[in-house]
Amino acid sequence: MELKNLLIETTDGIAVVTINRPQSLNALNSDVVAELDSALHALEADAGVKVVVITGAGEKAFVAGGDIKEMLDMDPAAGRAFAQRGQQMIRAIEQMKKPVIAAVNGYALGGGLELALACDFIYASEKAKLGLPEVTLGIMPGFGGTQNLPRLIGPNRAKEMIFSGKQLTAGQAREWGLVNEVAPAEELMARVMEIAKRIAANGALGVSAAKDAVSHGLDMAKEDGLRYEGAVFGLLFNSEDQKEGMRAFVEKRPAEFKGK
Ligand code: CO8
Repeated sequence: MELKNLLIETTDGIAVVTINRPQSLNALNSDVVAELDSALHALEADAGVKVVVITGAGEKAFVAGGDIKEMLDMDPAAGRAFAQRGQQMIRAIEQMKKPVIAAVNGYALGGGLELALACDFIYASEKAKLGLPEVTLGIMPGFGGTQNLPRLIGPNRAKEMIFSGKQLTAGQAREWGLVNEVAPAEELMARVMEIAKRIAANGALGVSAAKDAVSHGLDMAKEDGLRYEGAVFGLLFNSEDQKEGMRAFVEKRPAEFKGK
């Protein structure tokens, strides 16, 4: 698929996907949703990519939400179809075997915050504003926000955000556990690349298995989650990376992981 609304640059195994519609504050229309879905599947299949970063073009916004101008005249069938395509793209991020980091460089509103919530964690610029303003438009979150936000920050804080549509500053978002780290705007990408490089240097199979255990474990009773963790842990002893990582420790040298 031709990517008209995304820029993708891969360096040292880290792919940075930039949503590039700054004239509309990177709002998610049908084309952006389809391109993201297609690009993420391609990055998942690309053995050279170990970590994916999603960010927005321009100074102002990560993503200011679903495209309100496109949604304005939708009927229920079109609204449902738009939500389904959006949820499919969101699930594609959540189900990626590779870590995905959201670099929230400005407004992350509505579908934009829901996109960031689907990532494994969020780093934000000091200028970022995060919120779910859908009720101010007479709708409600439809890209997983009612499910992912309460799981992350608890139901009471999530309901306050969703019912009021209020925007959190980056500092408040960090205090509430929505954002892992806040950086000055000009340092955001450097900080994101620093943590992405640390992740990319580790055994990719171990990172991927850990992501799988955390994500699936959240939907399981703890006993089942622990059983699942044990099974996934055991499988890693079938990998070259496990032998290499442990041998390197014993031989007091850096490990050279191959992701096998
Ligand atoms: N959709 C379409 N265009 C947008 C959007 C958007 N979400 N946000 C901004 N734009 C456009 C503006 O219309 C404007 O374009 P133009 O110059 O042609 O009028 C341009 O971007 C710049 O925006 P502003 O002039 O408004 O910039 P300000 O700095 O004054 O304000 C704000 C910035 C506060 C971010 C403001 O633009 C705003 O409030 N935007 C809308 C935020 C919002 O409500 N987002 C939620 C949308 S609904 C949603 O995300 C639901 C998704 C899930 C649904 C799934 C099921 C369908």
